[in-house]
Parts: sequence; structure tokens; C-alpha cells
Amino acid sequence: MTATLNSTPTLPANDADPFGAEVLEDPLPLHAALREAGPVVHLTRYDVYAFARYEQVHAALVDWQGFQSAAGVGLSNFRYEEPWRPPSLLLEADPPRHDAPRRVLSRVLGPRALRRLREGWLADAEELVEQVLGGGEEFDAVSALAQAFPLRVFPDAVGIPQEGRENLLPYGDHAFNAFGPSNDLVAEGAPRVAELSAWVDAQCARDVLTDDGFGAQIWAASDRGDITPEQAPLVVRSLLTAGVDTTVHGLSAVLYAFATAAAAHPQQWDRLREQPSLARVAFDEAVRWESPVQTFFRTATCDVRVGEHVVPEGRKILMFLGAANRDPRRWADPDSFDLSRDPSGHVGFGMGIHQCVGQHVARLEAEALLTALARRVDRIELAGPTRRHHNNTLRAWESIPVRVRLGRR
Ligand code: PQP
Repeated sequence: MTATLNSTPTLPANDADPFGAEVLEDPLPLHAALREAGPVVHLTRYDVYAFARYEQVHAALVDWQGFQSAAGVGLSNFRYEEPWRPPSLLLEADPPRHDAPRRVLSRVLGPRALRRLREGWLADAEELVEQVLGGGEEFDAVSALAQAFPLRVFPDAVGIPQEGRENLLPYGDHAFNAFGPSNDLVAEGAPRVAELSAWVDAQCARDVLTDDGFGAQIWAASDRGDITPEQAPLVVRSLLTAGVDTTVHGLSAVLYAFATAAAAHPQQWDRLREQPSLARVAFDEAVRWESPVQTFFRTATCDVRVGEHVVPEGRKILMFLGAANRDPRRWADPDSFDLSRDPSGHVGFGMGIHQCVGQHVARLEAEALLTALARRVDRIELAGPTRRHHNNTLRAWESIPVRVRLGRR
């Protein structure tokens, strides 16, 4: 009798590879299967635990004491494995070490600080859109807009020199691959890691940076004693790692959403045109819908009870942000991109003490680009087959061919 009463029910298991090409091409079926299997699932291929329901993902994100980041937010467990580069002071740290760098960066990237960039970015977006539309009514939304705009505004805002900026996207792409297993994607990036890392590290030095950008402001914080001079270059490195690929894929997501929603709900783009202040909600809804950052790991700091199961101390848990953002337990009609829903509460920017410190930068970029496009374009639709870009962490597009119809000026 006691045997039955005390026995732990069998943990649901799944042998899929969340980082395999098939899942990266279309993760939605795996997400649905994991959500259905239960609140926690064993991923046998990597011997890690998985949360795919909103409730558990949200709970883990806000419980930084129980689910630490300092052992790494990728598959690699820093307790046992040497990280590929010195750990991030923000992403791969917990309080108290996390707090000073976080405070500094949230001031540098906060809404107040961005006010002085706003006008210039709106003008830059208009100039870019003008230039792209001047080349014809068909173009690739990824290269022409989603990549071009962040590359036009962000490196200048950080204050790095022109030379070598083509390294930013490949470096970021590798860093986000490196949160996954050492699979083919990591192997493809490996030959350039030393060269790219050396370039990125060199851009973090004080004398390389302009004296008025985000980089200079981080160094100024070290003069005030808010962080140490040893920490400053690593905080700049976080900007260079996280600041371009993420917004490129976020912008791709919102452009794809509008280009495809056009078929099912042409009124979505019309609504944005009539009310450009919807640009920000549209971007957040796209971040929910597409979840450009699909997954991050945490590590259990004690035996954590989840329903009738236990995640043992020291074990990695893969949090499926993308699955949580489409959990029907939390969202009505989760698969539809819908400007009339309230997307707040999505976990595409995380939640809790690590919630995306760059989200205001991302929203400003999106607002600038969408506003400029909506002013000139009265219809946007796909003009050919889209192609995914595979990355172990990011849900990304390689190519989104679009056709636009120009409206009144
Ligand atoms: C999603 C910091 C943040 C930002 C780092 C680092 C890397 C990636 C991200 C992920 N990140 N948005 O290296 O400090």
C-alpha cells in the first residue's frame, strides 16, 4: 500500500531534438506536444527538463532564487563545463553580482535616455524606407529593412567605429547558437569564433568608443564607481552580443506578420496606417507571436517540485518562451497575430529580474521603421517563398520577399 502511495508518477518524456533542423524549421508541433504532455517534461536526448506551458515558464522566470542563471542560460552547465567566453555579467549572473551592471545598463538603455535618439531614428527610418522604395515595389524585407535598419542606427548609438561592423551579425548569430548543444550550427560558426571575438572585445575598450554613445556612458558609470573598470568592457560586450540579431529578427517577425496577415486579415495593416501609435503594440504582439528568442535554460538550485514531479538540484531546465507565448491556457486564439489583443504579459522579453533590458531600444527601432513604412505603403504582401534562418536560440528569417503598393505621400 505504501508503495503505491509514495511512488512518484512517471515523468512524461520526449525524445525530440529541439535544436534539430526539423524543429527549427517549424517548432510549433513540438511546442504543442510538450505543453500537452504535462507541466514538466524530460527531454531524453539531452537529459534536461522542459517547461512549455505559460504558467511554469513564467513561474521559473520570476523565481531567480530557485532557477539560477549563473550556471549559464544555455545547455552547457558552468558548474562542470568551461564557458566558451567569460560569462556575461548580466545574462549569466544572479544577484548580487548581477545587480550593479543591470542598474547601469537599464539607465543607459532606459526610456528617458532614448528620448535624445528618437527624432534621429525616426528620420533615419524614413530615409531608409525612401531609399528602399526608390528601388522598386519588390524587395527582401529581411536584408532591405530588418537588417539594414538596426545596422544603421544601433552601432552608431553604441559608438563603435565603422570598420568591422559586418562582424556584428555573425558574432551574435554564433553567440545565440552557443546556448544550444554543440551541433552542426555551432560547428559552422566555430572557424570564425576567435577572429570575431577578438574584434568584438577590441570594440569594448574605452578609447575605441565615441565619447557620447551607450559605450561611453557605461565607461562613465565606472568613473562614478557604479561598476568597476574591469566590468565596463564586459557590459559593452553584452550590447554588441545582444543588440543587433535580436532586433533584426524581431523586425523580421513583425514585417512577416503584416505581410501574411494581409491575406487573412488585410485590415491589420490598414489599422496601423490609420493609427500609427499601434506600432508598439504591433511589435509586442509580433514578439509574442513569433518569439524571436525561443528558449533559454535555467538551473535548479534545489529540488524543485513541479506538480507531482521534482526537478533535482543542479539540473538544467529548458524554458520554451515561444510555446508559453502560444499556450491556449493563457491566450485566446494564440496562433493569430491580432492587433486588438493585449499582448502584455508575454514572455518573449522574459520576465522578472532578467527581463530584457534592451526592450525599449527594440520598441523604438520597431516604432520608427513601422511608422515610416506605414506612411508610404498601403499594402504589403509576400512576393515569393520565404526562407527560415536556423539558429539554436533564435526564430529567424533568412528571406522574406515582399511586394508593396505605394500609397499617398
Ligand atoms: C536576448 C545579453 C543578452 C538579449 C550577453 C547577452 C547575450 C544575449 C542577450 C538575449 N540577449 N536578448 O552576452 O551579455
